[in-house]
Amino acid sequence: MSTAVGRVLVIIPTYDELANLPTAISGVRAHVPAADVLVVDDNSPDGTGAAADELAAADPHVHVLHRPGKQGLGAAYKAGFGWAIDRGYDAVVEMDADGSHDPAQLPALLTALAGADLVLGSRWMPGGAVVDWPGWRRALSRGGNAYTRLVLRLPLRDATGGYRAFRTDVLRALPLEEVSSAGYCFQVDLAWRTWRAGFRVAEVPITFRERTLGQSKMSGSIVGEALVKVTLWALTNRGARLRARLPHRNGTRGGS
Ligand SMILES: Nc1nc2c(ncn2[C@@H]2O[C@H](COP(=O)(O)OP(=O)(O)OP(=O)(O)O)[C@@H](O)[C@H]2O)c(=O)[nH]1
Ligand SMILES: [Mg+2]
Repeated sequence: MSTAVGRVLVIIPTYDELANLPTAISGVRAHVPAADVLVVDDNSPDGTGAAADELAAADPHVHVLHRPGKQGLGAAYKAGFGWAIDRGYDAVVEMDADGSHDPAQLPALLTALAGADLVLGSRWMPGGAVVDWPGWRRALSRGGNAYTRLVLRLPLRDATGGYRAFRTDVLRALPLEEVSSAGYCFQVDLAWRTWRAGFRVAEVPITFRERTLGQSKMSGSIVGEALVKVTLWALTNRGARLRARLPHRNGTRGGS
């Protein structure tokens, strides 16, 4: 079975999401029955991996990739992307297990992917929303996105969000082995690389809900990683742009 964008794999990274995973998977299966699901579990102490195996045994559309220990969201997604590429999927979706990303909005992401190479689910555009976040989380997300847009000159409204769909051609083209970012920064890193490589990036509004079960893995170090790396990328990129504008000292540019 395939969708309008071909064979789709929804990748759900998990670390201690026992209470949330069954709902996330049943939501995906209900809203896009043609899509397959890959749970990438980092040996969750709460037994999420074993629960995922049971769900996979009951449904041939559900698969599980077990990893030996917690290595961060970025590493889990890179492993999932490799799995999808090896099996010839045409598109992959990134989706959190924690209930923040509504599977009912998956069809909208996939519809937009018919005319794009990467579709970002955006909280910060008309029609987008965040439910149950305190003011400081909204300010952090809005501020982080405004900073990213300004210093990287990346014309996207929600580059840090984690509900998005890629054509696998993009993932084949990007040097994924060079992407070392772990948290929110991983999302910015991939969006920026995709945009700079000239692929079409679209955004569709989503409603993001704060999780009601389990613990967030967001931390000060994840925010710090994003701030430091985005600033370094901006400085390096600015340096490269300035160098490109300088006349060549050896006279090779502009004739002799
Ligand atoms: N495999 C794997 N999954 C992870 C890891 N860290 C987080 N996840 C999963 O990634 C998804 C997002 O993690 P959250 O803890 O919700 O972090 P977040 O969404 O960035 O932060 P919040 O906005 O507070 O929810 C969830 O499905 C987590 O279980 C990890 O190290 N390995
Ligand atoms: Mg979350």
